[in-house]
Amino acid sequence: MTLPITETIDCDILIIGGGMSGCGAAFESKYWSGDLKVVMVEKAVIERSGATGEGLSAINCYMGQRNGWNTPEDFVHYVVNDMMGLAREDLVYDVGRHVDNSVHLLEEWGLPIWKKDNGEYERVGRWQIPIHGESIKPIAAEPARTAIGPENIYERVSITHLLTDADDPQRIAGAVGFAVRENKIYVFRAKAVIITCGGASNVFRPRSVGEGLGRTWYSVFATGAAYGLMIPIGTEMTQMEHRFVPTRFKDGYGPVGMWFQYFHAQVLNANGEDYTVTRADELKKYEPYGSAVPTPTPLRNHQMFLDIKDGLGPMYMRTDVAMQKIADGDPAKMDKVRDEAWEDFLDMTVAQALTWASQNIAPEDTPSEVVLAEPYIMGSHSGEAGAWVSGPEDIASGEYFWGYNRMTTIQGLFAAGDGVGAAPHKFSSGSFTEGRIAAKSAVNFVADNPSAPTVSDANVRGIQETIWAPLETFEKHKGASSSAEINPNYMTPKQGLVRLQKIMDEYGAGASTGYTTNQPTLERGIELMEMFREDLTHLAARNRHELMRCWELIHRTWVGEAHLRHLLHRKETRWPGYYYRSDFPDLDDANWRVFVNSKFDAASNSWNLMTRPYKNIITSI
Ligand code: SFD
Ligand code: AMP
Repeated sequence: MTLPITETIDCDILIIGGGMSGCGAAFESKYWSGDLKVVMVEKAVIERSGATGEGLSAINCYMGQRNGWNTPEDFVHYVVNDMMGLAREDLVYDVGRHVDNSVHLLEEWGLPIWKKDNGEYERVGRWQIPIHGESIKPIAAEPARTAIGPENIYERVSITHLLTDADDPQRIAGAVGFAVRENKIYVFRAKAVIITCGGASNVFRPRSVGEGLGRTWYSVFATGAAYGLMIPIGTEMTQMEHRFVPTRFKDGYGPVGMWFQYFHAQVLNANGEDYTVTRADELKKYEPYGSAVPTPTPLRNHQMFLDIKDGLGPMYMRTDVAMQKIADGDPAKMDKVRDEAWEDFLDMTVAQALTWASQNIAPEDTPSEVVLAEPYIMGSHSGEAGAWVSGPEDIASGEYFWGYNRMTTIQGLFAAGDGVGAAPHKFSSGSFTEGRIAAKSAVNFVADNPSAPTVSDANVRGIQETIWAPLETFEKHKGASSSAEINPNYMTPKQGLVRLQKIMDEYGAGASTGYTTNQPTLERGIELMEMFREDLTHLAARNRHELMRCWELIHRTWVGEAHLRHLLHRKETRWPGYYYRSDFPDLDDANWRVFVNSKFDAASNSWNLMTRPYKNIITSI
């Protein structure tokens, strides 16, 4: 086997991940950084990478402050309610006060936003505006590339490990990864690092198997790297028990927000009943959140779940009724609404348009099934898993502030987008904004801490060997059986992924168990995960593509284990509709309106779970 060559790059700020928040970070860092060297490393190519690479049909986080639509305080109110009482108000407010500016910049750079005749933006819902968004990612990437210079962007390089200072494990020193198209390992040494490498799909067994394997709602390229990189070096994480279970069009995973809010469609069960009406009383169990407007996302799921559990499905999105009502018998109006209906998916979830076509569905005539999907661990949409970060200095204090906005508990390590916990509902625009916030802060950190950290060569060598090990394992054992996929000496990354998903699904409240678990089930799941983590040393890769899959699996496994441990720690059911603890079936605001945080300690191979207080900072709520 050809051993890799190593290239070392020194920089002031390293951005890991060129998605929405990474592009925001690159753009903003250049504005403040002067002569500092800012480098971005991305496992794909930034014009099409990450969750928005497949396009979007709405900007889901926009205040509309210039029109007096909403204030950042309104936004905090909404987000805290949607999270059933638990979000970091300082972080959410910070996104709310800056996000409109990012949306206006995206428009200036070419993003077509739907407009009314008077020039105002159209609205989908209170916070959402519709876009012709197939190209939102190249539009966000171009200014990022220009800002830091194409020579400072390393693409098709997958980061596997973070480096900490040889003299101070609480200080970041850089990152290590490998080129997916060359035999090369990259060592990046940096004074500050911004983690922007996305959320986690495919930790749980997806509903799509066999013929549809690979289709999920969130990007299949969201491999939990943000968490899988931060957890092993002891970064404090928060709300890793939280997940987003999206209501989605069946099999194509088409999002529903546009249908509920813009087309005003209803989901009805097989008897033609509306669960939001028949299950209205159920919300009273979850006050004060049950009477919030809109009903929090998990509770809307919960109402639908009760219908499904009672065998009242299939659940149908009545696209037909909604579209016919809008058209009101006028063929020209029907043409317009038909265009909008198809564009919603062609802009963002082409697989849903294909599902419609392949199932002979004309949405104006035929309703479409919707289901509750498998859980996703993420921090930017309706999920709030991620790093515990410092807030902005003018709002955050005490336990919420330690010097630099969006800095994690590791000195010089910043996070944004899906990487930041307890700050959800950022979506594309808020993630871009949070990347900008983190970058400005990282520049300040480097100005205050100009000396380069110390990197241990021995540590780097050890990491290099670990990265390459699956290729070595394959070389050593290939030929021991007649099929490269079945070998007593190793497992392939795909086999490993299936095993991870099975554990998570069956023990961690996945879709097949009705999103339900309890203490003994979680404890057994954790035992199996500990064994699985040991077995990951037997991963084999036939080529560099599979090597990337191996490391993606390792990152996802960290996410899965953190999720199980956090679920075990929180002794209540705070988000019915996302998951249920059968042994603690109720919401317990008196004891559990707190954040669950964790730190992994590599030296002792142990996890420390703790709670942090929720603080009501924005006093109007
Ligand atoms: O309809 C490494 N999102 C929506 N946002 C909206 O504003 N409107 C919508 O309409 C949205 N919807 C939606 C959305 C996403 C998807 C997939 C669908 C529908 C089908 C959410 C946003 O996309 C999301 O909030 C942001 O993109 C999050 O930003 P960020 O920066 O946290 O993650 P990213 O964009 O995925 O970028 C991550 C990058 O990191 C790279 N990466 N690079 C190097 N080494 C590694 N090891 C790496 N691992 C990952 C990735 O390649 C990527 O570039 S709707 O459902 O509501
Ligand atoms: P989705 O398409 O499900 O990802 O949702 C897009 C946006 O619309 C998100 O901000 C959701 O929280 C919001 N949303 C989706 N469905 C509803 C609903 N029934 N009521 C209020 N907001 C919704």
